[in-house]
Amino acid sequence: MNNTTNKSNTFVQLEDRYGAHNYHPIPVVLERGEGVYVWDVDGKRYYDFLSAYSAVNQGHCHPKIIDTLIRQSQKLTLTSRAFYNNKLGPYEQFITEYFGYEKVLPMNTGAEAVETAIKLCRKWAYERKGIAENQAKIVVCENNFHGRTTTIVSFSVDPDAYTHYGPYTPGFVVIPYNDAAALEKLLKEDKTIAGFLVEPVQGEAGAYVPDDGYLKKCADLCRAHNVLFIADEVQTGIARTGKLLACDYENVHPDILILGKALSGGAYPVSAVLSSNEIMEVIHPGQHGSTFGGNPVAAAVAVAALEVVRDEKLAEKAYELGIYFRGAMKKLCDESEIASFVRGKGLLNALVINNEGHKNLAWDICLKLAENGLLAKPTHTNIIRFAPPLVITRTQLDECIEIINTAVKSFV
Ligand code: IF1
Repeated sequence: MNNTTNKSNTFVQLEDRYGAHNYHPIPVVLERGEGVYVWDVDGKRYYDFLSAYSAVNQGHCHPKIIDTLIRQSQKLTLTSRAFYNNKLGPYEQFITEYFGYEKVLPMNTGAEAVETAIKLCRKWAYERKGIAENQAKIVVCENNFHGRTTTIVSFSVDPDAYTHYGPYTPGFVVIPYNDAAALEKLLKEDKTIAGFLVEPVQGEAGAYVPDDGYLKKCADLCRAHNVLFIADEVQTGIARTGKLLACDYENVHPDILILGKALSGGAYPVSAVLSSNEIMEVIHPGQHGSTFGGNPVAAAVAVAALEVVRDEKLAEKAYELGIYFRGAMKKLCDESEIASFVRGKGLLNALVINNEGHKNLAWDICLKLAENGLLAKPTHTNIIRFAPPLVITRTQLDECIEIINTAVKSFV
């Protein structure tokens, strides 16, 4: 994979010269996607095992979603919220009924939705809970990833995420992930806590699945202390972990639910914050919004993307194929010194690599995988995230398991 072709090189060099260097991509230049496949500029086909970080759960360029995108884009793309449009109301009804909430606040990116949830939680704390102005705190977890705005990186523990982006936004407390006792202790001691923001499975941390019962315990603690349980399901939601929401595994109904990524099937930036009337009604006209939030294209595309998840039973597929995939990876770990262990839920999985004596081993394995027709990328130094589109078939998954085995075993 070191010798990208001349054609690919042209595009790599353009990005290098004219684009900010805020990413270090695997050296492939893609130009087409369909279902579980993507093709590079030389026509080479790959299995996409990243799914744009779980934004393409429905598969690349799903016909129903793309058709909706095209049709709506030819009619009306953007009105701003200065006026009503005929797509937003029906979408709001659809998504609130789909997830079991009373209200939705439509935004565009995941980070915007997380910021919206933070503002909503703080405003609720002052106007409903009665916390003193500017004293509200939100609890977050170590190794969190919630986006890249200056407020969000203010509560990151990853130096790459926050270094030299200060001064940082105050009002956040970091506790260990998967430790309900730490949350309980804090809620008992500090009455200025307004909310608990958590990923049901930590994606960027490498598909870190908490103990069974963790989410339920935290939700119950929040309820007992009149603190809002805020679930960031931007990456884990929309069927990725084998249920519609990862919180569904424990029948936890977040006070505030944050969605993004696959909410549009990767066809358009769409995010959403869902909650109750009582919470959502603290925001009045002119107090929050965005130019594109709730635009007719986003609304139409999101309905289509959610209908695909429902009609193609993607959560059920992810559940079954996830068990199968982790079984195959466990077998690989038994057979290979460098594959340490696999963890994950549904089709959000990660293989932890033993990179002793070969620091960039996970990266080199990903280059080998790309050579063999499968695209994945390490998160942190030694963890390879495996997250194919949920439309993958068992036969296709078998082929990918073979590719992964061959690549990993080529390094022993
Ligand atoms: C990048 C990571 C994943 C998210 C959760 C909110 C957001 C994300 C749980 C913000 C976004 C993306 C960001 C993208 C790569 C990817 C990522 F590696 F950065 F950490 F998935 F794990 N909550 N995650 O995962 O949503 O504003 O991006 O729409 O920044 O390179 P966004």
